[in-house]
Amino acid sequence: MIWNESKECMSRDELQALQSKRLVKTVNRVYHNVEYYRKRMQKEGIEPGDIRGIEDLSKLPYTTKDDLRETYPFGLFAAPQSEIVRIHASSGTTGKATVVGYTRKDIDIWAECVARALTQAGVTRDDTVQVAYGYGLFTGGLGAHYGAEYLGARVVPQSTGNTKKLVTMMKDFGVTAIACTPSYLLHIAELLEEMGEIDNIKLKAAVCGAEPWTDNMRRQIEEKLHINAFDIYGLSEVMGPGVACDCQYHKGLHVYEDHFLPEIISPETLLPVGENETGELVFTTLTKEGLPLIRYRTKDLTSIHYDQCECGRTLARISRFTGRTDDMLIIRGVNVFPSQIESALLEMAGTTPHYLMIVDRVGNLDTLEVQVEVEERFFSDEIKELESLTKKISHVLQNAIGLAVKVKLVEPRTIERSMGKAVHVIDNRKLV
Ligand code: DLL
Repeated sequence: MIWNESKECMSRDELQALQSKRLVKTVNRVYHNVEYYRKRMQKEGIEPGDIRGIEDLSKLPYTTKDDLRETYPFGLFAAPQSEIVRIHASSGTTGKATVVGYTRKDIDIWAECVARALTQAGVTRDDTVQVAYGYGLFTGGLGAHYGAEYLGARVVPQSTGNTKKLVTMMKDFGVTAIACTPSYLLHIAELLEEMGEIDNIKLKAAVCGAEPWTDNMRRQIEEKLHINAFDIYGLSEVMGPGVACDCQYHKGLHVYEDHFLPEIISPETLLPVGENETGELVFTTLTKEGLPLIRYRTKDLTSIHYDQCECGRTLARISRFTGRTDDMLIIRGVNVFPSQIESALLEMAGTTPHYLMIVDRVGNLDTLEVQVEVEERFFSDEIKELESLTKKISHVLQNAIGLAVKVKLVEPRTIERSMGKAVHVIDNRKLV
């Protein structure tokens, strides 16, 4: 819940007044502190004074991942470096990462948002939360970690990797809540089943996100582990996990609208679509200092609903995501763009620009095989040459995307040519 000064749940009118006040402040902040935004607004003839509240939002220009790339690494930061206390980054469409900076206040608000999500999942200071998102530049690990600490729960900062050890600790430490990707949780559940340990753990809740999943998958997780599972959403550019999360009614994810102002637009016309209609989710941050973003196009497809939820929250809800408008894949929680593979291959001698990514789900874990056409000579030379090139390409690709890749080298003209747009991805995963 978001409370007003009389400690009542904030009405939508009160919320909108707060959003308007914060929007005006954010617009002034980017205009005065970020040259890129100032120039863009000047080009479009907009002065900060033209924005008096959320009703003027549509006068402002959109921001995209390209803008972040163009100003790499720190060009959109709105706080001096001395005030930035943390940097995270996520994959960009080419080699360049998208870099995000947080001030101390940003980190506190982020922790509070994640704490809200955990609270929606029934987690309290009496819980032990195992964080099994990756720690590092990815926002999942540290985001969930600080949120759980903010709540006063005990945190087990597991990260990803050694699942057997994770399961042992889950049992030995009496872990009651876990934060990880839904596919990884299914994998954990399978291991627990195999080890005959399901009834020996104390887990009661899971907060899962960072990749698309279905309501069916949620039920599978809940039944296998005898827990309640919740859907948490976020993206590094806007903050990280904790932009929205569903409640016990699972009727969409409540957006923390006092910090993130959502819009749904048509990706074709760029005009807002109506309530309940599917379109691209756009966010304007309302309190961020380090990297405030104006009308950031997330590329995520969803719809928005403003009617009050059965839980009593007045916050808008977004539906489970139905896809993206770009070609970004999420493999084991890692964002991968085909163009990253392409540019890495282009840098290597002996390869051709013809490649095919095959994504599969083996058990509950995603796998990625990349088939690469290489010059004929590698097939006539000794097998050793082919093996060493395979190793080299695996290494380069793994470095480029941050994910283990199985590389299969194929002879020239093996990969099917397309008459139209080249097909670079076959995604065999079926989300059921
Ligand atoms: O994935 C932040 C996060 C970490 C969210 C842990 C939830 C839990 P990025 O790496 O920048 O940040 O990837 C953001 O992941 O635009 C969506 O396409 C996708 N995504 C995140 N959460 C969900 C979700 C983190 N609950 C991108 N359902 C986003 C579907 C999700 N897709």
